[in-house]
Order: sequence, then C-alpha cells, then structure tokens
Amino acid sequence: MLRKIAFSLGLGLAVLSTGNSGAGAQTADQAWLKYAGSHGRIYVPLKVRALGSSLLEQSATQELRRGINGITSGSVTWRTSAVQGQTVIGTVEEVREAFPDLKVPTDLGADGYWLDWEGSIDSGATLVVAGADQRGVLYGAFALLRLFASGENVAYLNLRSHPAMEVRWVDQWDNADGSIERGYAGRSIFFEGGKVREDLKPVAEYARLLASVGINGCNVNNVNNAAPFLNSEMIHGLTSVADAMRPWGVRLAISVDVASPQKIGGLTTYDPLDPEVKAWWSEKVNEIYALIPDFAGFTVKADSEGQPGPASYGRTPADAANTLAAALAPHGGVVLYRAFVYNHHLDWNDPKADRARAAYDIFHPLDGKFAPNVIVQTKEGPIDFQVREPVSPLFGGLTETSQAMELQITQEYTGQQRHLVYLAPMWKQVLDFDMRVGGSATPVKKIIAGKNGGMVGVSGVGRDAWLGSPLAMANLFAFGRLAWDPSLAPEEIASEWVRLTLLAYPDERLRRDDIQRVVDMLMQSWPAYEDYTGPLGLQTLTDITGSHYGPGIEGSENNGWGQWHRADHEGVGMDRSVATGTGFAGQYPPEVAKIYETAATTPDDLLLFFHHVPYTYKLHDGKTVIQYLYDSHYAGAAQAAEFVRDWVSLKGHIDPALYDNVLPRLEYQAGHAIVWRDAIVQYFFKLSGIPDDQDRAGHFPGRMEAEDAHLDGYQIIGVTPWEDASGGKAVICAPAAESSARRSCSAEWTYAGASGGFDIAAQFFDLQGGSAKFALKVNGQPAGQQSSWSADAILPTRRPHGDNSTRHIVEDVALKPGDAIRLDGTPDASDPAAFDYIEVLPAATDPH
Ligand code: GCV
Repeated sequence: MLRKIAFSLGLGLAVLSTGNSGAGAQTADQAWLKYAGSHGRIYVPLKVRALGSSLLEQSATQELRRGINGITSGSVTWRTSAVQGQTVIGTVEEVREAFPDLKVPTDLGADGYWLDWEGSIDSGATLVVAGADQRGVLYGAFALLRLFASGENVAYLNLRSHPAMEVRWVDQWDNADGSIERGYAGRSIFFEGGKVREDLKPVAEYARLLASVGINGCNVNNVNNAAPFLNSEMIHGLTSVADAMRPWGVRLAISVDVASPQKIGGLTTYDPLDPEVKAWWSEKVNEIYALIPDFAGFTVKADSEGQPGPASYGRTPADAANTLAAALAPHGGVVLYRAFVYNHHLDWNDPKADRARAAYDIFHPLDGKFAPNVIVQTKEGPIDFQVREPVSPLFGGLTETSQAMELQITQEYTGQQRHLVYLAPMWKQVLDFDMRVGGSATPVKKIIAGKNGGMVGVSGVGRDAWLGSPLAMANLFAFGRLAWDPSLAPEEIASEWVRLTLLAYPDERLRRDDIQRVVDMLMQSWPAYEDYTGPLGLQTLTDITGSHYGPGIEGSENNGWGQWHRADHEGVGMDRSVATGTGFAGQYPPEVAKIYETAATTPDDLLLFFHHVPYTYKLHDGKTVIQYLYDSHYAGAAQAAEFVRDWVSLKGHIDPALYDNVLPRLEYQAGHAIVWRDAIVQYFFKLSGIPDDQDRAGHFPGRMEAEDAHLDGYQIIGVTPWEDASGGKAVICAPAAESSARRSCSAEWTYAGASGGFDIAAQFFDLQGGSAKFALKVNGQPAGQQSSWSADAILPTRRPHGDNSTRHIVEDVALKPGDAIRLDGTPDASDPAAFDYIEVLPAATDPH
C-alpha cells in the first residue's frame, strides 16, 4: 500500500496548486536544456567557431557555447574530455567555402543538418555542424547538444538528419485576458489583461525550447476567442511576440474568427465569397505582413461548438479556407483549417446519429477543392482527444489535400497533468496506423508528411513551470521529436528525455537501472490511465459537459455532444458498423473498414467504440467484457500505486528538488486512480447486476462509510454523480459562514477488526473556496503523526464529487477491537469539510 501520503500530500497539493509561478525567471533550463552534465565519456573540441552571422546562426552559436560550457565546466565535469581543435558551425555553403576539401552533402533536406567529426581525439578534431539552411544550423546545434547531454559519444560522428514534416507547430489556446483554455499550468506567457504582456522573456525561452526539438511554428491564441486578435492594436503587440520567437526559427501564427470582417471590420457580412469580405481579408493580411514579414498563417475553427462559420451563408469550409488562403498566398502564409466541425446538438435517441462521422462527411467531399496553401488539420481521432480512439478516417479520405494531425500535449482528457500519462505511445500508434488507402501500405505518418503537411500539438504551456508537472514535459519533448522523425520509438524518446532531464544531477549514484525505471514508468502510464478510466474503446468516462477530469459516466449520455457509450442494463458500446449501426466503420478504406465492421475482428481495445455488445460478450482471450471492466480498473489503480514505489526507489539518486516535486503528484494520482476505479466498477456492477468473479465489486474490506458513522453535526448528502462516492453518499459539515455557531463536526465508528498496526486512509473532498481542516483520532487522541491535515489543493469544481475526491493516509495507527475512531472536520469559508469514508488498511513497509 502507499506510504507517506499522509506526510507528503500537504506538500504535494501545494505543488499541484501553486507550481512555481512568480518564483524567479522561467527558462528553458528548467525543462530539458539543463546542460549540467553528462554520464557518458564525451569528447568535445571546446572552441566554437561560427562561420556565418545570420540571426539563427547567432542563436545556434550562442547555444552551442552555452551548452558545451555547461556540460564540461559546470558542476558535473566528470567524464568529459576536451579535444584540441574546434567545433565549427554554419550553413552547408559556408562550410563548403571554409573547408573546400570536405565532402559536404549536397542533398540535405530543408531544415536538415549534417554533423561530422574530422580528425582524431588525440591529435585534434574539427566537429562540423552544417545546416541545409539557417534553421538547419540551429537544429544541428541542438542535435549535437542533445547527444552530448544524453551521454552519447560524438567522436568520429557522421550523422545527417532532416525533418519528415514541414508543419511542426504547437497551438496555444490562450485568451487575450491571460487565461488558457484547457491549460493546467498557470496563466498565459503571451497575454494578460487583453494585451500582449510586456515581459516576453518566457516567450523567447519557450521558442528556444521548441527549437531544441525542431518545432518551427507557434499559434498563440485560442480558436474559441479569436476575434480580438485582428485588431490593429493587438497586431502591433503580436510583432513583439514574433520578435521574441524569431531568433529560434519559430514563426508566429494566430487563430482567426471567420466572422472578423463583420465583428471587427464593420462589414454587414462575413460571407467568404463576398468580394468585400475577400478584400477585407487581403487588407488585413497585408497589415500583418507589413509588421511581421515571416508570419506563418492562420488557424481556423469554424461551424464548430458555437463558432461562426461559412455554413451560415450556405458556403463550405473550402470556400472559407480558400478566401483566407488567397489573402495569405502572396506572402507565403498558410491556412490550417480544422476539421473539428460537428453538430453538438445531435439527437441522442437517433441510433444513426454519430459525431464520429462528421469530419469525414463534411471534408471528404471537398477533397481537391482546397487551395494549395490550405492544410486541413484533423484531430488524431474522430471524437476529441479521448484516452483511446481509432485513427480519424479522414486521414485516408483526403488524397488531394494537404493534411496535418492535431494532437494534444496538454492533458485535457488524460489527467490534466495531475496524472502521469506519457502520450507518445498513443501518438505513435496513430502515426504508424496503416490506412491501406488504395489497398497499399499508407501509414498515417506518410499521409501527413506528404503535400507539406505535418503535426500540430495543442500544448497549453503557462507560467507555472511550462506544463506544471515536470514529468509532463516528456510529452512536449516527444511531440517535437516525433514531428521531426515519426519513425522514432516512444521508448527511445523517453530514454533520451529522461537522460536529459535526470542526468543533470551530479550524482554518480544515478544508475542505468534508475533511468530505465523512469522510462518504464512513462511507458506504463498511458495503459494504466486507460485501464482505470475508460478501457475497451469506451473513451474517457468523464463528465464531458464539465471539467473533463474525474469520473462522470452518464455525463456523456442523454445530450447532443455525441461522446456516447450507450451503456444500459444489457450491454455497452456504440454500434458504428455499416450493417446495423451508424456506418462510421465504412468511412475507412475497405481493408480497415472490414476489420472494424464486426465485433469478432475489431481489436479488443476498440471493441466498444465500434460495437454495442452484452456485458457477457467474450473478448479474444475469453474474458467477458464486464469482468475486463472490473479487472482493468483494479489493475490500473494498482499500477498507479506502483509508480509511487518506483519513484521512491530513486530517492538520493536524482535531484532532490525534482524528487520532491514529483513524489506527491504520483501519490495524489494513486489516490485518484482509486476514485476512478471505484466509480466505474460500482457503476457497471449496479447497471449490469453481474458479480465480479474476484468478489471486489461492492466489497471494500476495512472501509467505514461516513453515512454509517455516529455523526455529530455532519449531514448525509447524496453525491452527484452517485458513483463518485462510495455507496453514493458523503457527509458535509455546514460551512462556518452559514452556521457561525458550529466550528466543527465529527464522525465516529467503533472499530471491530483485529488488533494491530494499520494505516488509515481518509477519503475526503478537497473543495475550492476554503481550506477545511481534518483530524483523525483514536480514543480521543491524535491517531498518529500527520493525523491532522488541510484540504488546500486546487482541484476542479466547488461541489463534492470525483473531480475533487482525494485521500490522506495516516500511518502506523495502533487499533484494537472496541476503539473509537473519530474524524473531526472543520469547515473553512465555503469548504464544508466533506468526506466519503475512512478505510483501515494493512500497514505497509515504509519504502522511503
Ligand atoms: C478550444 C474540445 C475542448 C475545447 C476545445 C475544442 C476544440 O471540445 O474541450 O476546449 O476548444 O475541443 O478543439 O476546438
């Protein structure tokens, strides 16, 4: 069982809620660009000579000097060897001119680089960093530093590389007021109070971080609130943002509202085919390029989730995209038109209605009708960044159109950075998926790399240490690495990131095993999250109309949003077959469509996405669907607990600050995984009425419900949704503000188990609006160390349910039959010290 949650949860919750905002400068060094050391023996000519003086080459040179200096003369100087000679940096033309005898490649792809070692370790060497172009120089410098810092030997190196995709962008969903839609790491680094921020140093550092993994574009504003960004004042402000990112080869893009000609231009229409509208866009685009000559282009969300669009005038997405494209084309800009267009007022009672169909139904007929500088940007799955979805069939349905795949780095439906979920394995499956277009091998990565397409990652970085959680940074890193080279293995990327992030600590005790342990944690994290949230293609079983965080199974049903799973007493899953369902399966090319058409041929992990089956339906290994639902939730929660033990085993081997930052996050995750497990297991147990063959569903040894206690002041409430609390009920103490006479409430049980030493977990609701206090007592005395705590985390929502249900463990409590166990709760402001149950657990060995 988990240990020390009691001790560290307070710290952890503080970390979860406040991060490092306001604490010193926000720099790329806080991520993977630490340059503090290396564990391999590295040989490096220390002198860096720049052949060119362009802006990007200056950045490359400065970075190389900084990196080499840091790695070789910082606090971790062991095992580096200075080599006589020089590290030379420049474009291929410059290198050719400076070294006429060198066989410099003549066919490097755009943005590519060549790293070449000439000479020897003993008698002196020239280490060449040659870029196909200026960006290539920068990427070559970062590639070399990555090798150094991850402990690779670069002596006698000869390496060339170029990106597989042209579009390698991140999208921010930042609002002008400084908030970030689906951001979990503080406020915007770009905007505040309706304007561009004055301090853009973090923007420059962000661009540096992005460049280090080859990202070349950044769209800075929310697709849902784009109109203000075309005001002339804002465009002026954006020039500073472009200036901050330019030295790192990251081009600025913005989201635009297609109704802008009317909303801010004062026209009476925004019909994309109206000549005045077209002229307005051209003029606006000219205004932008006059200030930002390397402006990258526009991203568009239209006719989607309430955003205006061409449908208002009976026009198509191609009409709207082409109008914008025509304005941008003379300047070399592009339009990323999002295929996330669907009707969110679908009829839930219509068995043929299916949101998953929308992108293909709308965009496939337009194939070939888009201007060459339009790229259709499609989310990787047909719904919305769920924990597992099939690949969007649209990738196979647009053979004449440039395409980009949109992925989500910010963990909206995958734990919001409070849960460790390394997403590269999910992305890799999508990239490798063979669409069989025309009956031949067409992996999605090949489709998007063709015709100037690529990958766009919704990143959501903020002022709180970029993504808030240090381990979540692996996702940003992996996104860039995969957009550069989608053939990389997620494990390889994880290993690289772990070495860059963890090796920076000058402790020789960090062993190969430790590195592998963290890599394994990352690799196990997406499967674990899928197991305890929504396995078998059910999608993330969260309230899709709320925070998208904790369990909320029925939130997906009975509404028009179309994220349905259709669970009833008999069975579960959406029938998307052609024969009897919505026909979605038929949107794939024939070989793939055939696989998804029947339950027998559909892979188990997508079964319920494509088929409605009885709970007793047998998966490929013979296990029933219902038993799998029970088992996977227990296995996923057990894996989350294992992450804590894995991390604890690194104590003393890694940077103590990193260790302390991550541990409470993992402890919190382990507790929240139990909330997920219990919610989904009890929901399907009740709905199906089918017992768990391991007898866990509905049985919680050692659990004592709040509603069964002798209550003094506490009132029993029904929790909504009911499955988010054990037995559907919890207790609240009337908030102090509403009942000034009452300062605290208590719940008391008489212990009837065996004598011995135990841990006691208290499952409480940590609500915003105050910091309620709790104290656990046995026979009137504090139950042990850390038996008092505060509910001071910032978790979603202000009413008790699965978003904010969390646990505190009091360790080593001596109990004997007849003992009185009491939990005192003291409300604070509007936080009513709500709790669900306590649980007496076997005491575990302390792994700390
Ligand atoms: C920016 C989902 C998210 C929204 C997001 C939308 C989109 O629905 O919950 O926050 O809006 O996707 O991608 O446009």
